[in-house]
Amino acid sequence: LQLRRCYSTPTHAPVTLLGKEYPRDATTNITSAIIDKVGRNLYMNPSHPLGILQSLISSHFRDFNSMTGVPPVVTPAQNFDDLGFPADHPGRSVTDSYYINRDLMLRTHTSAHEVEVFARGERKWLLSADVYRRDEIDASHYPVFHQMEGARVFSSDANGKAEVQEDNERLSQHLARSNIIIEDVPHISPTNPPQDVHDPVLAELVAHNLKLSLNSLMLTLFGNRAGVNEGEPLRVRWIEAYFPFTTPSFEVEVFFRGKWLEILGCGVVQQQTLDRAGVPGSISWAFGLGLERIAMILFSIPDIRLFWSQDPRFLSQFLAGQITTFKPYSKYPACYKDVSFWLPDTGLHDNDFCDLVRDTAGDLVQDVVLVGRK
Ligand code: FA5
Ligand code: MG
Repeated sequence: LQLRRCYSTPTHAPVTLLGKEYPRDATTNITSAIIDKVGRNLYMNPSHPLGILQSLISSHFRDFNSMTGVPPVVTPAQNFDDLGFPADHPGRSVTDSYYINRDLMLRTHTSAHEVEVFARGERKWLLSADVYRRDEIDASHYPVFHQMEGARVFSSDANGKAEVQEDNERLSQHLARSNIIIEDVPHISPTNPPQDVHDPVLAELVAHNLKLSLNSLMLTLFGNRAGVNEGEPLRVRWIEAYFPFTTPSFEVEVFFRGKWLEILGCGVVQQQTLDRAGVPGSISWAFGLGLERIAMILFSIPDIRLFWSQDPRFLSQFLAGQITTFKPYSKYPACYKDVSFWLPDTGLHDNDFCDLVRDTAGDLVQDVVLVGRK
């Protein structure tokens, strides 16, 4: 029945998103459940865990321009082609991405905005947004989640080199004084090479600046946090990675409660992205991190679906600017039952009734109250 409903959706009705109408075509695969999520902007609520985290990261990168509220409708060119994704990349398929029609889709990552932000001349920026991927639904996957993109541009001349060196010195000193263990990989290597157009010394310095900047962020987020890893050194692991739009590329994992957790992808931006944006004579690093992954750790939120909850028992637990530990509650809303009955002549103690309730309904019943006796 559900499948029939799904396939019998009228194909002529336009898709309405954020008050705008878009024509459908054979590519359209966006569902009403997804449409309902567009515009919720959870990460812009300062007392929602995603909003608290978004602000925390923005204040860490205090001189970066932090952007929000960019609508999720992009062209496949913005999401894929401009970033050098090959024509046959699986992410492009209708089984992996949500298409409004053949010309427009919901972004699958915040990297979709790199070219336009670089083109505006931004040199130190963050962009937080909702992203959409067709995926399984379980405790750690959801078809809508949130990413934050960050980038820093340096000029590729002697001034740029001096700026990177100075910043690397400052960050290295800060990290040397901190309780952090870093498992590193080389900044550049034969399997994770610099770009031909870059001076390899500068590329290596920029990759190093990227790592230092993110290690420092990891320390702000996870270092010596009560209830998370108090007193323990923070363990961060760098891994060589591949993205079509960066080289060298890395992933960062953090050791938390006995497990390594992938937090972000990053790298030195492919020069074609900066060329396309019309920013000559520059070199940049960029990262993209998953806000839910980090928030689940920091707030001890066990299920990614909870972020979408409108239940006051969830929302009332969080306060702007504060990392607090989530206290689980029942999945079901409270339901009150009034029961009246005749007492037998032999008498029935209140506790006999409570035992009967526990025996029958188990822990589903939270409270039994005697209202009156006549
Ligand atoms: C990207 O999306 C790249 N755009 C990241 C990037 C940006 C690389 C800039 C280089 C330069 P990836 O698909 O690995 O990469 O996602 C990045 C992060 O988003 C992951 O590390 C993870 O924290 C989070 N993430 C990915 N998929 C999910 C998901 N289904 N649910 C929750 N979080 C996810
Ligand atoms: Mg990944």
